[in-house]
Amino acid sequence: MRRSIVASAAIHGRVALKIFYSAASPFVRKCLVAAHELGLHDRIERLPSAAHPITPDKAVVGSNPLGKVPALITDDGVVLHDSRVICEYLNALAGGNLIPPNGPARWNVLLEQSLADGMSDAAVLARYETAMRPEAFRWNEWTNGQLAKINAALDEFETRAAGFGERVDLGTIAFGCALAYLDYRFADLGWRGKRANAAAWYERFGARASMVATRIPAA
Ligand SMILES: N[C@@H](CCC(=O)N[C@@H](CS)C(=O)NCC(=O)O)C(=O)O
Repeated sequence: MRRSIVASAAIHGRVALKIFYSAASPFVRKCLVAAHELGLHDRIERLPSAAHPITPDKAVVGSNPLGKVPALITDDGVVLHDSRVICEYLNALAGGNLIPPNGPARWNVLLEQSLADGMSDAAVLARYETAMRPEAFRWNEWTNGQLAKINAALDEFETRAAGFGERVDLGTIAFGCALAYLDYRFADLGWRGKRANAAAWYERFGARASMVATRIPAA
């Protein structure tokens, strides 16, 4: 099915895309950064959404039964979710190289995307615990469990960041967006402490035009 969507996009030339959008979402941002790096960003219209795990946004649910953002609508009316599927689609549409086509480099990029997305998942769940769950039902140990996952992923990232160089692919994009979300929602975590490689890499990566153009507005 994906192949036919991409083929039809190629026939239409300049496709118009719509994305259910939330400025703070690291998953939405990953798609937008990828689109920017692929030169597709000016074709994507942002549809404001209020995705919420308890009171879903009906417009989002109309496109994604899970009620989560991002969800992308192509000009054929085809809906794609989640962020990994959307990024793969955008990469194919642009004929890009954000995902190596085969071999060890491909599995490495996909693994890194998975690790970074897992960090974002844990951070979003920890955020929901304090921002959405009624105080009487909060469970600190559960939140601490999510923070422990984030810290373990950051330690792995610190080792990998030493070899990132100037790589721009779905692995590094996912890391950049996850780290930006930590800065935004969990500044107290102080993730840079004892993670000099990661901090130095993020300093450079965060200055890319794609990251600057998608920066989370101050709350
Ligand atoms: N695996 C999904 C995760 C998407 C996700 O968790 N999005 C959050 C916003 S950051 C959301 O829509 N939450 C609403 C909900 O959980 O219902 C992806 O990669 O797109």
